Amino acid sequence: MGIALIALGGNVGDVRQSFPKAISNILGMTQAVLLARSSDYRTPPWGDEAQNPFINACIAIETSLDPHALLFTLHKIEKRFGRDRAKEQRWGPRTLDLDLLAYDDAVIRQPDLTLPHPRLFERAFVLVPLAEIAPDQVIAGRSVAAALAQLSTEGIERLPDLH
Ligand code: A4P
Ligand code: MG
Repeated sequence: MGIALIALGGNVGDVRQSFPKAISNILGMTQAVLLARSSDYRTPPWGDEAQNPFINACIAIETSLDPHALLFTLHKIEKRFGRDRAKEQRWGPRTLDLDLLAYDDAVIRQPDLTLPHPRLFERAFVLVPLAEIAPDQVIAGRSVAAALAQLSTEGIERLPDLH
């Protein structure tokens, strides 16, 4: 069993409705238990700024899948939610993006899977929700809260729970 931190994001369609369904899919398809789920956040677009704001959140799960099998399953779920990688640009609009941020203390440097996620510490849209559920988690020698303190969180807004 391993503990995985996963970032969810999207800015096409009703992303807030998709997240709970995506999380159910993740739990069902990865034989996982949900340990924590952040609030949803509205975040300014990063990378390509000429697009709609994103909704972002993070979860922590305990899973019996290894990191490669887990990422493979996350990609299958992205597809199920209408994501077509062939048609999109890097950092452009998307229905659902599931990034594997970290898996226990695994360090992997392969093009199809890099852990911890290589751009994790540049992205307030990842660290803000992650800091809500795991502020003291140390990733690559830095605590999530300390890494977040280095970034601007301007424009990031926590959204009230959906009922
Ligand atoms: N890959 C390698 N390691 C990993 C990992 N740890 N987790 C490979 C996930 N994927 C990993 O993935 C591209 C390739 O990275 C995959 O084939 C996978 O095997 P992708 O999800 O298509 O990524 P991408 O969009 O091309 O690039 P990247 O850097 O992952 O960007 P994002 O974050 O996915 O970019 N602004 C806000 N505010 N919020 C967002 O959520 N998202 C994006 C999308 C741009 N701007 C955003 C947001
Ligand atoms: Mg991604």
